[in-house]
Amino acid sequence: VQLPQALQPTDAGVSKSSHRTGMTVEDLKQAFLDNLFYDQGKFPALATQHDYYMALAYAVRDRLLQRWNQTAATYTAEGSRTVAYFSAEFLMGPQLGKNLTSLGIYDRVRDAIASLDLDLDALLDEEPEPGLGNGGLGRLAACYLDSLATLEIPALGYGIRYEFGIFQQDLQDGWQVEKTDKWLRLGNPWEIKRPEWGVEVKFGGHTDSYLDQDGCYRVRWVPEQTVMGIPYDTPLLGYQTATANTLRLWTAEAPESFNFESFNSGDYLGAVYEKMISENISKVLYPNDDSAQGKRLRLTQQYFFVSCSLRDMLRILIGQELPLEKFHEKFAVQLNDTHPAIAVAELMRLLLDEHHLNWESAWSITQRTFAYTNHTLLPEALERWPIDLFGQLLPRHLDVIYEINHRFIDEVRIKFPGDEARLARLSLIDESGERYIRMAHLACVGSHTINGVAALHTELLKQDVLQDFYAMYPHKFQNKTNGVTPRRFMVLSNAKLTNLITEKIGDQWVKHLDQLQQLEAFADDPDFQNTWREIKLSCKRDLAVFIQQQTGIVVDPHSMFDILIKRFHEYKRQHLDVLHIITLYNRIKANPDIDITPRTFIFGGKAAPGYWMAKLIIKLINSVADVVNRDPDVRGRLKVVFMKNFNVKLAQRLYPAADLSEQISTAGKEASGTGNMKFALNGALTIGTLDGANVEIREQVGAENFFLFGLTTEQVYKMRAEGYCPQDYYQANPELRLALDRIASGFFSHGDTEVFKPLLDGLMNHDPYFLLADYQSYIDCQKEVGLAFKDTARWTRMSILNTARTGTFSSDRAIQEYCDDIWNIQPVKVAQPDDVPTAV
Ligand code: B1H
Repeated sequence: VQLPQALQPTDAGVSKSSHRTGMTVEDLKQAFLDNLFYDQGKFPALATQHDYYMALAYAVRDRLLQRWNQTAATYTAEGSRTVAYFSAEFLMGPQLGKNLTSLGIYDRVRDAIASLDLDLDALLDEEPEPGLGNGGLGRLAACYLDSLATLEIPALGYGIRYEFGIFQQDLQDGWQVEKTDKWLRLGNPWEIKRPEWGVEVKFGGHTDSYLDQDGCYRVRWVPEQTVMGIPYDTPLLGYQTATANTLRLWTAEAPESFNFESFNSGDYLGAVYEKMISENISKVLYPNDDSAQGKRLRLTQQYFFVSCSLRDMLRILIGQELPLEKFHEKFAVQLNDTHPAIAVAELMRLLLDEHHLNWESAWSITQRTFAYTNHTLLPEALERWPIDLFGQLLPRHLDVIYEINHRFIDEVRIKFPGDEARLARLSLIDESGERYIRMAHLACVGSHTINGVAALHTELLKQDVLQDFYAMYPHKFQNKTNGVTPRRFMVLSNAKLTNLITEKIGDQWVKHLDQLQQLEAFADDPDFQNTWREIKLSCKRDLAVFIQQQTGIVVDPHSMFDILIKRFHEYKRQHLDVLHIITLYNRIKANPDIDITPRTFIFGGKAAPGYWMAKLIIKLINSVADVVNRDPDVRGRLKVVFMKNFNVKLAQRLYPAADLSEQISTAGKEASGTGNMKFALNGALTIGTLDGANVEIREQVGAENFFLFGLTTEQVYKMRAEGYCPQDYYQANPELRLALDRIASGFFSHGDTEVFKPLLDGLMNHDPYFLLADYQSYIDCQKEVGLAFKDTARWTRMSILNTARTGTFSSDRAIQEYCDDIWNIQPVKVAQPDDVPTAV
């Protein structure tokens, strides 16, 4: 459509008044005051800290909008190829600080706020965490969106706007207690609701067939329920670019607010019932990490956001007057695990039933649209849906999947004639007992590329979990080792180290993280080492203050900060760390004058509410902490701290203060890990197994700068095959025995010998994650760590080299690889507005 002259260009007629777009300290201050008055409707005497936060957020949003609209206009004018990142989770972290960094106005805003006698840090702290994810998978999606915008790649993030994100974790008597996360209670200044782009999504019912006007046999879905999907858009500005991409999250609403028939007949509750049922769809995030939840509502959520997103993309395509046949040229869709894999069937359905393409064309478009990232090797995390449940909710998709399977199985027969067992293994339908749809198989068949998230993980996919697909489609498999954004996990969270690095090597490393290599030249420079140490110490002091505020525990900033933060899962082996703590404690008790390196053990992480063993491990940590922290014999040489409610906000305080990063999963279990990268980037040394991306981190930093222990994946596989007997390790190792016996005796539980029994029985009799087998190797390695820490020059050198050599773990590198090898997409330049700050 041609716009009237008066409405061109994009920002025609928009006031460029200094308080809307200006970037001077004075402009920013004025904008803040105006927003407080006009948007919050408050004057300073009545305003809360939160009002101040909101006023500032809106002032910053005004500055984003200019870039956002400019970006949208550019993409529309150029009809740019676009990445659509489909993810059930986006763990974005707070936006205010991030946007200040991206705009390059952090220091000015601090000054503007300070000139009003307010403290920017306090305002930043007011922002609630948008916890729309569980852990690594959701945070990876957020890092990738940051890199996409920074690399100026047209991209949309598509997901669900959960009203309640990941639960808030509280502790009661050392046990995890979950509380609802009401992150939207005070409003979200970053999003804009777009009701005009709402779409209808249907569920349930049945299918029937009919002859169309041309006498063609067609299938029709007769659904029984309709809900509206309403998009909420959040701008995502790249680091010091004009590119602001969009995160588009869907909320479910009822098409009618209430049913007038019921209402009129006096059934008031019945009248709002449907509304309630519809709105439940986007109500709450399932709090599972690395395990699938086979609930009907979960499948409903997945289909809901996928259907909304694909319809939205069709709207965009048609709006740009492109034919359907160009769908895969306009869009590259990445499936973040199988949670959005139903998209394969939905796009087929849309093309076949609603746009009347034939099967071959629809399938060709579909396969050229999607690419699938696998994030896990754990069998319990592989999604499967019972056929009955699936057919009730999505009867037409079930037909489509049967047809995809039928054609796929024919393909397999041709490639592997006479191999019936292989057909059963590859089938999209698991028929070994109750019948299930295997979502990973649907994703593999419907995608042009399948990738793992670390080199080892991709190899294990090829040899193990997806070996039959690898035999079928070797050309589809790629590795894309994960990455993390240095903007949030360095520039924003570790200003001190950022400034030091910039002083030494300039500021280009923030966008070209490989340049950190230039720090190697200073690894042995005594002055540089001193400054490096002082900065680490200063970060540790900041954290020590925070720990005392939060927990009341006093920790010594000179002790080694030994940190384990991640979701709680047996394979991640937080309890192996506990066995080390108990071992050190036992040594002190046996010999109070023993020379040991003082350590502060810091834990953080949530357990899935239904995962009892994980919750018991949290209780164990808190129980051990209670005893160790109070025992006078310890003389403060060991402190154990559990920081509750680990989230992105807290993570940003922890990485900069870490000396030691614990990455101790059983080899072959952690797909990649991304916390491991954030630690190393911030100069922490890793103690870890050869698992996930640890392998590549060790290759990069050098074996001499990494503390390696434990069984390899092959050894684990072999032991499992040959029969592993954890009791043998218990019997043969006095220190291990003492540690386990101490727990069993009730020493850490006020004499209660029952509470930890399930944990101990599990370890002694099954130990599926090989803690006992890896115990001695871990203890020996920790001894090395303790000695190395005492040699400050050596430790500092190792720390510098860890930072210098981990540039490759930038999400920019990862996204560039996705762009080149999977998406085939180029950057699009968006013009900078003329008020870009000059000094950054
Ligand atoms: C990862 C998940 C996951 N892998 C199911 N799988 C979920 C599975 O809600 N669910 O049903 C949620 C999350 N998360 C993690 O992905 C891996 O464990 C990490 O090793 C990896 O670093 C991360 C990002 O690739």
